[in-house]
Amino acid sequence: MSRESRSPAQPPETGDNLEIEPPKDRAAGFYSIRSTFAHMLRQGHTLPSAVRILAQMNQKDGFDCPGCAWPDPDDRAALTEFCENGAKAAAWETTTRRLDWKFFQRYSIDELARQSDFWLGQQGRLTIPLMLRPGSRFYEPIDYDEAFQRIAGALSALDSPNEAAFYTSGRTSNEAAFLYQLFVRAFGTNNLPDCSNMCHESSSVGLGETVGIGKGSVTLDDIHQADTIIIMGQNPGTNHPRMLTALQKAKANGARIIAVNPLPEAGLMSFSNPKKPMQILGGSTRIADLFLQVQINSDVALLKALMCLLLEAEARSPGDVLDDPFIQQHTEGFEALRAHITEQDLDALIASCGVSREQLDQAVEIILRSRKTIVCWAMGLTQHKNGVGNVREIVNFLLMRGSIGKPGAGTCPVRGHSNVQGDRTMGIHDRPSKALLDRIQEVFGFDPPRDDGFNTVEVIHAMLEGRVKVFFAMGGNFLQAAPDTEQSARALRNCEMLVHVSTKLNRGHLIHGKWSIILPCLARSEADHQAFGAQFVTVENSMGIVHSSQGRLKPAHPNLYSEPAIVAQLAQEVLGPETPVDWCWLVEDYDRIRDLIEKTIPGFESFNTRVREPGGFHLYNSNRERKFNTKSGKARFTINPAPDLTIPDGAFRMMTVRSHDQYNTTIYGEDDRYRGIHGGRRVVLMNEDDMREASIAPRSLVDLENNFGGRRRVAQRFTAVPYPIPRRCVGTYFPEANVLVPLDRFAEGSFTPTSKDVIVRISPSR
Ligand SMILES: Nc1nc2c(c(=O)[nH]1)N[C@H]1C(S)=C(S)[C@@H](COP(=O)(O)OP(=O)(O)OC[C@H]3O[C@@H](n4cnc5c(=O)[nH]c(N)nc54)[C@H](O)[C@@H]3O)O[C@H]1N2
Ligand SMILES: Nc1nc2c(c(=O)[nH]1)N[C@H]1C(S)=C(S)[C@@H](COP(=O)(O)OP(=O)(O)OC[C@H]3O[C@@H](n4cnc5c(=O)[nH]c(N)nc54)[C@H](O)[C@@H]3O)O[C@H]1N2
Ligand code: SF4
Ligand SMILES: [Mo]
Repeated sequence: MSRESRSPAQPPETGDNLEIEPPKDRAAGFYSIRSTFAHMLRQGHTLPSAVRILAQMNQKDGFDCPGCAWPDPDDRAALTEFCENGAKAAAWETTTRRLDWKFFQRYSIDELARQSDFWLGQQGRLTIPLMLRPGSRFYEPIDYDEAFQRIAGALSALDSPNEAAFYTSGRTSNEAAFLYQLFVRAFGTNNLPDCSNMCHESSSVGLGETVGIGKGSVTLDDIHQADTIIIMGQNPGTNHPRMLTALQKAKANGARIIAVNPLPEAGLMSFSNPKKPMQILGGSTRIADLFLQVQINSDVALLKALMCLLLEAEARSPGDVLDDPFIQQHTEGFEALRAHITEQDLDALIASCGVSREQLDQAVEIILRSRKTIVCWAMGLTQHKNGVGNVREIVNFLLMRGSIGKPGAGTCPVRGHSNVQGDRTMGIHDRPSKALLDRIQEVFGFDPPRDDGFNTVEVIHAMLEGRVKVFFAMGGNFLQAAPDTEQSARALRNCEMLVHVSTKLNRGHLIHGKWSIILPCLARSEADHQAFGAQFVTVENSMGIVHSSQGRLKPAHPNLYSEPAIVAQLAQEVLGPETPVDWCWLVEDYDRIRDLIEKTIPGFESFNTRVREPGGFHLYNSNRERKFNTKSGKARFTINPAPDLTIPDGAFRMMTVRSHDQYNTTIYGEDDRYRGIHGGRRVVLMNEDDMREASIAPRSLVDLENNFGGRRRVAQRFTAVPYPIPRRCVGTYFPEANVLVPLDRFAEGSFTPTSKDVIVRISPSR
């Protein structure tokens, strides 16, 4: 049941059937198999067709899972190389339901906005290009050609190419992304904000500055061989479920695992592998040997405390703790770091992270016994004001013991979208390197724009101020992914034209500019036929492996264009005769696009040959050879002040996280099984003592608000749920809580909105 929404930019309130039970202490098992098939059947598949589709996923000749960026193992199991949430992603895109013109004649955008995000996603695949004219409340069908002409018209009416911005979500293939950035630069702007800006940008920046490459250094084999794996700010049981299989293997090889998280996430505690018959029936592997339940944003303090204890251990036993030869040969800045750490007040650090001294000592004991250490991390570290500092502090910690560039050790930022890393490699970047732009100039003979473009935060301001008038989105759901939903909605509404290339309807389509256009596209699992026959695309996973993805399913509609074809036609229309390449010729055969990638992007030598090898190829990663592409050629120790964590009396620090039944802004269902929350998403997880102190009864309705930067933001009627979370910390789900995330509070150096650190006040609902 849904009530009237306060604003069409926000999902309406649902959750009347909310049920709460204690959180689970282990992930997967029988329920995950049941849930996998339930999701396929709900999308109209029969059991045999569900099995046929899932059997193609993540196979060497099949399609890449449209879920997360976790890599596939070399020894893939036939038929079952996927997890429950990968199956949900596949079910969602392969649904048998279709949205035709009749649907859009029936529902105005106002009526659609009153539906839940779940409902919008359940209506089926978009099959026809749609346009919303000024003043109209109904989308109407147009054909692709007319859509391209209208978009070209809007772009050519701009005073400057910088008045347009081109967003990318990380599901876009390498081929589409390469063409897209080339088109955007030939058009004349670097305004290429992307989902990375809200995601792992802090990792790219923090790693780039210190170890000279903005990507992680480890492979799956390293995970399997590590002595110690530290998992910080990540919930793999939900967001990277097959990582649990890799962790299980690491444990079987003797690894110790330390989990650092404000929440005792089920997947960090134990895992019963649904592929192992004995484990389905109740057995499981304990994952974390040690769980450090930190306060939100106290990771810098924790890492400093650990380094402090490591230096003390080194003083007791010189030469046994630090990797001196590595530090001497490969790094700079260690003495300054040592001095800084030595000055720290250990007790204060420990107090601020909220972990006991005994637990820290246990962590140090594990680390001291470890010769090969990996740190994995995700949004719990990057989406903070000091997100870049968090990453640099992880680098400090690893460098001390020479844990980068040897088997079983290294950095592991676990990426989100299945090709978000590849999109960056292909040049989707608002701050492109000089090397990339020089290369584009050499290969294509035009001078690409050299000024930085707008990132996510900057583009919202630019739209609010009328400096960006056309917003084009290659996938994603910018409205609901971006901070401060109401400000972002205002920004989008201010545009002359919004264009979304999408597979499914989402709330972002319902907030419109003067003109709005939706271009439907093929999904990854579908056969993509061009003039030269069936095409495949390529993607890069979180560990730098580039491989093919071949869709074979019948397209949702025979007229659907692929993403590369959409970019090509648009580019042809916009650039006309002054174009650097023959776009339509390129998309006749994607090998031609790959040839251009080979010419332009380092590391793609013999691309077309190597990508046809089963499993693809590994991109060169200098860190693996202990090469650090910084100014001095050495890895850099850096000083990163611990943030001041004091908050006003009565206020709380809120993190926004994902439930088990969502993919970012896509809502698969209203349950979060592992956290014991069913039938509702508008909840705030609170510490029981805090609730008592603030006279908030369990399951009562509360309002959350803040005033950052003088703007009042309110989220009403959330149900308060007692939860094992540290005091003064609370958790909510995104996108429901995005109204509270300030636009102008972002990570220093990376502009990533601080979605895990929002100061709020909570009071009983009025
Ligand atoms: N099924 C599914 N898979 C997904 C996604 C999805 O939505 N659904 N999204 C994809 C994308 S784009 C991404 S980026 C990844 C996201 O993957 P995650 O980063 O795992 O996702 P979040 O839910 O944001 O979880 C962040 C975790 O960090 C913890 N945390 C929050 N604040 C802090 C902190 O200050 N310190 C520490 N140490 N921990 C903290 C939270 O308790 C939570 O466990 O997943 C990808 N995979
Ligand atoms: N408060 C808060 N906000 C956050 C986060 C958070 O943790 N907290 N996380 C941030 C992160 S990590 C990320 S990555 C962003 C995500 O931001 P986005 O990437 O913009 O959002 P998604 O929800 O992944 O996009 C879903 C939409 O993509 C479209 N789509 C799906 N598949 C395809 C395809 O194959 N092709 C095309 N063209 N379109 C497709 C569908 O229309 C679908 O509705 O959100 C960020 N926002
Ligand atoms: S772990 Fe990620 S990539 Fe692998 S099957 Fe699951 S969702 Fe898909
Ligand atoms: Mo992400």
